[in-house]
Amino acid sequence: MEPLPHLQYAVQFDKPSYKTGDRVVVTLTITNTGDADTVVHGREPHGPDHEPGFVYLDYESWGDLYLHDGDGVPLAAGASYTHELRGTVVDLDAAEAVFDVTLLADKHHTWDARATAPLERAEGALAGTTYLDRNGNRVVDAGEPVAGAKVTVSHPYGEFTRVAVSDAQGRYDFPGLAPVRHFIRVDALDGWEFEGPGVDIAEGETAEVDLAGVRPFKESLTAQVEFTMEEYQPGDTAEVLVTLANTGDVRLAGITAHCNGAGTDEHLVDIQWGDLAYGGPGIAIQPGRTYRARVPGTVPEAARRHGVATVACAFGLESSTNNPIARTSRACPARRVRSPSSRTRTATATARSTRTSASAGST
Ligand SMILES: [Ca+2]
Repeated sequence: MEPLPHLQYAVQFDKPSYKTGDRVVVTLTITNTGDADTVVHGREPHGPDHEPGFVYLDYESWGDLYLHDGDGVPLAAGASYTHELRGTVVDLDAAEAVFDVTLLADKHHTWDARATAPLERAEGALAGTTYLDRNGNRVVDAGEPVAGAKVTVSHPYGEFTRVAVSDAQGRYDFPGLAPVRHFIRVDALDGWEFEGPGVDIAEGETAEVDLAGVRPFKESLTAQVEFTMEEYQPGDTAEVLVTLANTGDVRLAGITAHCNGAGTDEHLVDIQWGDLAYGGPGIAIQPGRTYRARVPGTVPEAARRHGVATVACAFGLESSTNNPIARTSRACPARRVRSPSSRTRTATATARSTRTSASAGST
């Protein structure tokens, strides 16, 4: 008979029991008890909806073992391999945390590796006020709470979302959330747009988060980006001058940079945005004031192929598609070839692209 690999597994949880929202660390020992060498892979069970108590594994913890983009782990006949997988259990109602993965030998013999541990319910809550921040101070003032705002919370485990609508006092309420990080989204209301922060839900506590509606930033924020040199080469550090002006009569807050929405490969990379960094608190600009910054970025290799390096960024709320957009470009010509016996340039590499524009378009 043809020799075949055969996998056996053992699962060791890092704790005897878990609570909703806990991190779960599993030590998985795989032994090839067959008589043929093999390469082992693993993956989650198929489908977006997993069974109650499912432990959602961190992508990073799969490493080489992962079927979809890992090289697999060679396992000789009789040999063992130990791998640590880390994840989160988010179920509020299940009685057990369920570790469940599919193991594969040579990518086609499969085994279901499953183990359970006791799970205890733990929950927190989220509540707050939706308001139209008419004076831009990010505080709920008299007359600012707004009813009828549709608030959606989600977390990254499975397909979880829940919706609440704010009441006459602008209050919204989400009882019974798993104690994990959630994301908040509020639909635009009468042309006002809302910040969509992330919030950590803690066991036994109600996170109080007021959600500010603001006018679309392109109504009162102008944005300009400029290069400081006439041309660049791939690998150069290019400095970009950023000028943001508040032309309105309300303070603008939470401004961050969101670049290369078109996904072009001649766009600067590794831009050091500092206070404007995506995901950070952003900057605020008072009415009538201008903010200026110099930010360095790297000219990508592809810029030479396109003959140009670009920057194209929207500035404003992360959650908005109504931010002002600024773009500019500079030539990134093929390297000049100089004749050693002549001062004459042999390449016509002096073409310049100095387009700079600031527009209030939408992405
Ligand atoms: Ca206010």
